[in-house]
Amino acid sequence: MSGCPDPLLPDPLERGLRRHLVLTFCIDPQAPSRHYLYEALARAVRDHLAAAWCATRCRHEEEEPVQVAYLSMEYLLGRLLNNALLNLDLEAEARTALEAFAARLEEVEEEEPDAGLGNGGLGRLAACFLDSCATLEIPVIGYGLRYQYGMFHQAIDNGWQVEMPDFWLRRGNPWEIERHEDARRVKFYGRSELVFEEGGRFYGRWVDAREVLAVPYDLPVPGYRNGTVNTLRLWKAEGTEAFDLEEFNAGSYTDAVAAKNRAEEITLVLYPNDKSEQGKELRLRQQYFLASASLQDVLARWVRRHGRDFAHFAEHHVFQLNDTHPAVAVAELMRLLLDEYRLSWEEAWQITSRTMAYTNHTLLPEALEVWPVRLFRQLLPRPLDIIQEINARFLAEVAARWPGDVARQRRLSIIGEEPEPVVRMAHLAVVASFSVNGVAALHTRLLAEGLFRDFYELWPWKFNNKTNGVSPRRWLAHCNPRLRGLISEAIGERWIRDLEELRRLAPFAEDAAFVERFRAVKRANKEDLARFVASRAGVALDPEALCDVQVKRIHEYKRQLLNVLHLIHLYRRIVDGDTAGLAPRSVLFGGKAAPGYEMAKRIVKLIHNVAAVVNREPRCRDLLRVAFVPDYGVSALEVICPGAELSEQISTAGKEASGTGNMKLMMNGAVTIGTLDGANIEILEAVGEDNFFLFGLTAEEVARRRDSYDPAAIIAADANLSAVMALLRAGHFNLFEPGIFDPVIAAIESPADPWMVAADFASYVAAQERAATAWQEPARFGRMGVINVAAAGRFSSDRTIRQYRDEIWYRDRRGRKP
Ligand code: 26Q
Repeated sequence: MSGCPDPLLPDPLERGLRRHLVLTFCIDPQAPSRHYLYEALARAVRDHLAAAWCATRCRHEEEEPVQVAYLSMEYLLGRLLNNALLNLDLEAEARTALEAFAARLEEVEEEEPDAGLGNGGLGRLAACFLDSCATLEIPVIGYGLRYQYGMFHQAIDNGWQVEMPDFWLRRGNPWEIERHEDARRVKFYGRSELVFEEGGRFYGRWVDAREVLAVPYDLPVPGYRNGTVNTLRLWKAEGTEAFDLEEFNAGSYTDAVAAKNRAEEITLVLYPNDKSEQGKELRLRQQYFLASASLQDVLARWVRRHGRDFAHFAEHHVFQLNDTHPAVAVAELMRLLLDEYRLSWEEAWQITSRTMAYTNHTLLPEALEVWPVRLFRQLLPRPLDIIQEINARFLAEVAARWPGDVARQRRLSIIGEEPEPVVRMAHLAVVASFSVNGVAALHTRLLAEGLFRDFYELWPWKFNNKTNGVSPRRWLAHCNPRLRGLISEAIGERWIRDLEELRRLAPFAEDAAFVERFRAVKRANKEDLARFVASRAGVALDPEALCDVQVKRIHEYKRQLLNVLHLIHLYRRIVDGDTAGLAPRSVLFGGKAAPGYEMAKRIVKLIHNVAAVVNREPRCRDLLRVAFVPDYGVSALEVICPGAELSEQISTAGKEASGTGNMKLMMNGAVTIGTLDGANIEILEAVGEDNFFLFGLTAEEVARRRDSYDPAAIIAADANLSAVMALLRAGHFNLFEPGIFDPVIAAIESPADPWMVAADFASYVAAQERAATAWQEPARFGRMGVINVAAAGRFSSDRTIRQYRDEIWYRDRRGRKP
């Protein structure tokens, strides 16, 4: 017998839409604007979610399963309406409801701003994971921050990136529900004291702290047609009356109100992934705010049901850390258990080290997060004490295992000393976690052999791989209705829930009629994409041409530069009349550069300048077009994926942890041109060498070549590359902007170039020629596309999440060594 209340039945969508127009917005239903149609439709759809949302929460409370809290500073959700309509099977009904207003669903959906609360892959992965958890009915609650400003909007001025604020909440957010009753208090600053009790026990106390209120806003996360709606809980910072009035007693009332306002800056803006932002105090405040509010929330819910008995807490809870960004949660869970709930150190550590699990997303040593101890002491004095105690006990363990090996202790220590004392967040996360995972097979292997080598030697059983995946709902069923229809006609609809079903498409790759229909779908999608690029970038792509795309954050390791060098090579060939075997191409770029990343911004400028020269050149007209889509994000990719034919995944081997765009493009039938990096390796394995354009050095070769790398010699020995460099040096793409690309040229020519652009150029050009040749045989290239779709089954985030569930969250965590 369930104690959950009976749900109220929502109005049919059309009636709900009218009701919200009239009763929520007081709008004349004769001629509502598209925006009000969106607002009213979103609320009508939310009404349909409500009953299942309440029921899911009630079920989770009754059943007491393992509760997973996914802690992430980023959730790149994109739009929510389209996803809710698909998952609730309300698409057709919504279309009909809108017909009464002579509006198309797609136009109404356009009114919703993207929820861009993330930088790139890591944030989008969190969003795909939430979708999969709800679809698989796993009780996961996502915790994050409700930034008022998400990822900046990118405008382009004369080829240069300009950042504009993303005030996505300007018109409110129909999906969120504020839960003031669950607000938590988070401490900052002040001092840490020890309080001694009778009998020699003592505990820590954090005094003279300033407090900030954390107010949760809940967003619904509907599963695919299963009646489950999980929750994403985002925290907003607010001032607390108490602290302002006390603190500013001497001052004036208006000062107190102003101070209350300042507290809100914690959740004002998402930090871009930017070197210049490293070590910023406000970012650490954000991290601690997320960790503290979320842990308090989970513990309070436990105490409500079980009182202060934590004996079984660890069996029922896991905290999955999305990179080190929320890793201060380790210290905060210890603090709450020690200071607030008065557990002993051993009890608190047992719980912490059996509930924390850490996912790493990078191999770049310079991207590893460290915080000056000085800053920590000032902002978070009590958590710092706890980190130092964790470290002391940990180093004692290391010393016991390797007596006298001081160098090893120094390497493993949570506190680093160079050049000033810092807290190494990755070490804190590894020491406290029962599971440490990488996000692709190669990445995990390189973690164990490199970055975390000493830890791997100490605790090999903690390490495991969870190759990333993407949601087949958003990244195929929703974004590519034409392909979805074709697939479902061939093999039914079960693939939407069980992507391995796509395997059954493989025989259709040999069916000429099916391949022809696949090509027609691609062709229609390319026309949509061309319209999109024309309106966003002002460049007319040719839907007849090969659609070649590289969309992702702009970063040197991702090597957009290599792509540009190839473009210049094609341009030179065309101008020289050397066009034999060339395939007509439309090359599409998209991506944001971190605001403080000079070189990345220069690469954006270079792409624009090369595009301008190419697109202006009459001889290129039928052979080459280049476009840069400004403000690339989730919604843009939803249009790009369906039309893409060649997927550029060309990072320097060993640098891209996994990549997920590679999976989205493959799933939509694009063929990859790529290096043996991240999940590309697993894509290659799935499709076979005939259906992938492989090139470049391996990770091991990159490492071995490092010392003897001589780009000048490579350029001199390669006539193609020499010609490309000559054009660049001659200022061919910056005739009236002298010198602006000198830093780019210098980077390519430097023996210290970490990304080894020149080393892979020749092999990249050869792979591009193979791609062009294959594309010019339409039946063959169509077959390759179908094979890519058929092999995409293992890249569903449902598969990834099942592995997290079985191998991390629900694995036996009772013993230290499994
Ligand atoms: C750090 C310091 C200060 C401000 C911001 C940051 C910051 C923010 C975001 C650092 C890193 C990120 C995001 C990293 C990221 O997206 N990594 C990608 O994660 C994907 C999912 O696992 C992988 O597929 C990609 O390979 C990886 O690059």
